Amino acid sequence: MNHNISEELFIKAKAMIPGGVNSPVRAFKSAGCNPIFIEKAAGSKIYDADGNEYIDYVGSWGPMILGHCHPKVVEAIQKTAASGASFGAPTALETELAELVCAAYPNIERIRMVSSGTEATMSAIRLARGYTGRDKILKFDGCYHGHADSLLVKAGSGLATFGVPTSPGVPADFAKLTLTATYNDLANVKEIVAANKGEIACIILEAIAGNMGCVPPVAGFLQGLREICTAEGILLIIDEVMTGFRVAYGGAQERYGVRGDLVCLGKIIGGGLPVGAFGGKKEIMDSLSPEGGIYQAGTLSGNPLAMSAGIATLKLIQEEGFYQQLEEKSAYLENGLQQVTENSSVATCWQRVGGMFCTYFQNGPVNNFDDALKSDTDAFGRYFRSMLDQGINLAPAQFEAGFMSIAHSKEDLDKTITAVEKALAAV
Ligand code: KE4
Repeated sequence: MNHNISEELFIKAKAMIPGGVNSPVRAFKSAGCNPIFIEKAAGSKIYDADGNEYIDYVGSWGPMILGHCHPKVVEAIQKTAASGASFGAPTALETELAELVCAAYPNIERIRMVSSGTEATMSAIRLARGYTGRDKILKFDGCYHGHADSLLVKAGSGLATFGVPTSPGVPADFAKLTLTATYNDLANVKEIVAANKGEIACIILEAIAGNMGCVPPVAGFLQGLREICTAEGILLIIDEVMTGFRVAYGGAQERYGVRGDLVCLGKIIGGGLPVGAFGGKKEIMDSLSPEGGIYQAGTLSGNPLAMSAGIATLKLIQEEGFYQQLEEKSAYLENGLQQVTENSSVATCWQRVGGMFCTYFQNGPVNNFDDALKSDTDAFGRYFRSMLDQGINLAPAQFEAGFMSIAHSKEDLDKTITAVEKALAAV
C-alpha cells in the first residue's frame, strides 16, 4: 500500500502537534510504523489520505458501534447544527439523553454529562471523596480510566500499598493516595482494604478490562467487590466508558448483574462526538454543585450537537435484535480466527466479550496485567503491519481492545479471517 500522503501529513503534523497526534496511541508507536491519516469513513470502512480502504476494528476506540456515518446519526447532527452548536445553557436534548441512559442503568438515578471519559472518572472520584470524606482510592493495575492525575498511578515498590506516578507531572504525594490491586484478585483487594480501613473513598474498575486487551472478570470478582464496598462504606465506581452499551444495552452491569454506586460512561453515548457522563444514586449525585458543595463543571458539557449524536445512536442500538446481531458477527469472526490460529505455530490467545476482543501473542489465558505483559509485542507489531497492509485496521497496540460494528458484513469478516492467516505467516 502507498502511504505517501499520510507520511507527508505526519511530517506536517509533527511540526505543530507533539508526536503529530492529539492522543498518543494514534502515533502507532507500539505498531512499529507511522500512522495513517484518515480522510473519511462509511459503515465498516475507513479511507486514508492515500485513498486506501480498510475494514475498521477500532471504530474511534468503541463509539462507532453502528459503523461510521450512519445516516440517521449524520442527519441528527446536521439538523441540530443548523439551530446552533452550543449555548452554554440547558437544552431539552440533555434531558432526553439522560433519560435514555438512566433507562438502561437502573442504578443511575441522576447523571451529569461531561465531554470525555477522563472528565467522567475524574469527577466521579472527586464526588466519591467528597461524599465519603475519605481521600484514598483503589484502582487495578492495567485498568485505564483516562489521564487524571489520581489515575496515572501504578503499584508502589515492594510491600508499599501506596501508588507511585506512571507519568512525570503527577506529584508523588498525590499518587500516594491511589492504591493499586491486581485485577481479578479479591484476596489482594481484601488485604489492601484491611490495611487502609476507613480510609478508602472508592474502588474504581473496568468491569471488563479493555485497556490491557480484553480481560473479563472471573466468576465472583465483581460480586466480591460489591460486597466489600457495601461492608466497608466504599463507593464502587464501575467505569463503563468502553463497555457501556458495548457488551449489552445496559453494559457490563447488565451482563454480570453487579451494580456500582457510581457509573462512568462515554464513547457510544456520544455516537462519535465528545460525550462522557457519570451518574448514580440521587443521594450521592445531589452532593454536586449547585445542589451540594462538590464542584464540577464544563463549558461544553451536554452540548446539543453531541447530545443529538448520542440520542440518535442509543435509539438505533436499542432496536430489537441489535446485540444478537453484533454477537453473531463477533462469534463468526472468533470462530474463523480460532480455526486459522489452530493451524498456526504462532502462540496466540483470543479473548472476547460481546463486540470487544483482543488477540494476545502468547498462549494465555490473560486474567490480569502481569499475564498480559507476557505477550510478544514484537510479534504483535509484525502482525499489525501485515494486517494493515492487507486493508484491515486493528487497534495499533497489543494492550488495546478491538471493536465490532453492526455494519461489518460477512464479506468483511471473511476477508479479515483470510488476512489473519497471511499475517500470522509474517509473524
Ligand atoms: P477519554 O478521556 O479518552 O474520552 O476516556 C478515557 C477512558 C476512560 N475509561 C476507559 C475504560 C477508557 O477505555 C478510556 C479511554 N479509552 C482509550 C482506548 N483504550 C481511548 C483511546 C485514546 O486514549 O486515544
